Amino acid sequence: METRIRVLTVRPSLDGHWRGLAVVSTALRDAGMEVIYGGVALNADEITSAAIQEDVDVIGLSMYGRFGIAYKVCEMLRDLPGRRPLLLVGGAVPPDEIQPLKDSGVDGIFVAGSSLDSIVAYIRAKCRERADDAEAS
Ligand code: B12
Repeated sequence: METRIRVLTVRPSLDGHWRGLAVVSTALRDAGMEVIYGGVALNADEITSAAIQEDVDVIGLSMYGRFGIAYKVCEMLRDLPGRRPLLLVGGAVPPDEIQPLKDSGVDGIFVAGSSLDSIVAYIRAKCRERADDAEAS
């Protein structure tokens, strides 16, 4: 039996934009993934520690500003020994923030209007790719 993909979903900020993460977390769960809902107002340390403790395949951040935390998480993940989880950012990401986030290590960015199917498909494809690479090495 294939193991379920484990995803930690978090909204680092305390602003009122909760709908995006609720919709995405539900879609991932409905697609058969194990969703660990980390809640709101977590800092980079808390996000990284939760990801390690829960041994997740994916960290999903829902962000509507204050992108500093995403850069900090990238930095902390870079220092991890061994396999690092895939890092996704969704929400209101301004166009000029997309490339710098990717250059820092964010794997996928999903802005307003992204289809839930495309998010599920992206996660499945990337996790399959990583599992194949791990098997081959
Ligand atoms: C509804 C709304 C609100 C609601 C919140 C609804 C809720 N409960 O979530 C309320 C009225 C509370 C609100 C408040 C504010 N809002 Co508002 N809001 C919106 C609006 C119109 C729609 C957001 C929404 O719910 N969309 C539906 C959900 C499903 O879509 P989504 O959030 O984009 O999520 C999708 C993707 O982003 C992605 N995604 C999201 N999270 C994640 C996580 C992962 C892991 C992944 C993979 C993908 C993913 O997938 C989802 C599906 O496609 C947007 C504009 C817009 N059209 O996007 C502005 C918008 C987000 N708001 C904005 C602003 C500025 C504010 C306020 C600061 C306004 C103010 N001056 O008061 C306040 C925040 C104050 C506060 N303290 O909270 C800005 C953000 C600008 C920015 N930071 O770049 C926007 C973009 C409007 C704009 N054009 O200026 N808002």
